[in-house]
Amino acid sequence: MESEITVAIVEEASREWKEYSKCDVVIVGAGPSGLTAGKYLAERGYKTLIFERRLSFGGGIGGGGMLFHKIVVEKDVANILQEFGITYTERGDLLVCDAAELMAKLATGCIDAGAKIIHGITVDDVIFREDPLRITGVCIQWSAVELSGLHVDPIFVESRAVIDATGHDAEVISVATRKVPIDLIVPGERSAYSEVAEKELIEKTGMIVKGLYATGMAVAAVHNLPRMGPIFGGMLVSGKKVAEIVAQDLSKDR
Ligand code: 48F
Repeated sequence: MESEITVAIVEEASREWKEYSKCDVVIVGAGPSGLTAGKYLAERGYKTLIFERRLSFGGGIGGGGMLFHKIVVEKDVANILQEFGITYTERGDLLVCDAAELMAKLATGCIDAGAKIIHGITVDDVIFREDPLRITGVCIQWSAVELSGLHVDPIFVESRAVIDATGHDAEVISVATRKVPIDLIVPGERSAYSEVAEKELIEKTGMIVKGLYATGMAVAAVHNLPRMGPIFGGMLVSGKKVAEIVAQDLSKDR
């Protein structure tokens, strides 16, 4: 019995690793923006793989607002909440959601649409090609290996698009700006100014360089936008918008 357990796990996992070693889209980070992007890309039929460093979903959602278990979104984001089946209560121009429900249903919506999420993996670099310059995938490592400090080489996943949904540090774009000839620095975000932050973050969501896209707080880090605290409408709209942009770009390349 025990050996069958082992073989079942190893063979099924290996089968999927092989299947996903080349995919349409790699999303880095299973926070609100990454999960939203995952649903709308998978729904369009793109083979979508999400790598998440931690063993959980939701990124910054779980902490709510200073550990109070609620977050808010703007009223005009109700349609996205409804598409995921997320419940809310109305308070003026704001909708209030339960943090646990938001995390669970964003993840469920993303998986049910057909996206694959793999936990415990850290993306530590990108793959690039020149003439013309483009990002063609990611280098991945077990998060446990990163934490151990052992010198272990990563393996690779090739993809037609990579979306940085890593949050405040824009980790993938940051490493790309250091190691790939991209004319960009990542200045980081500014102090809180919620309305401006939400609006500009959505406007600036999109391509960084061919094959590499930013969504969520990674956009704020790249474009030096203000932070907005526990209001998450911008994350959801940004995730949906990046999915639309990537889908449009990939459909041109088919
Ligand atoms: O931080 P996170 O929730 O990013 P987001 O989607 O949303 C930001 C909000 O949570 C909040 C906010 C909104 O008002 O200000 O902070 O932009 O989720 C990012 C996820 O990416 C994972 C990380 O563990 C988290 O779950 N992550 C970060 N770097 C890597 C990574 C990496 N290099 N490889 C894999 N996963």
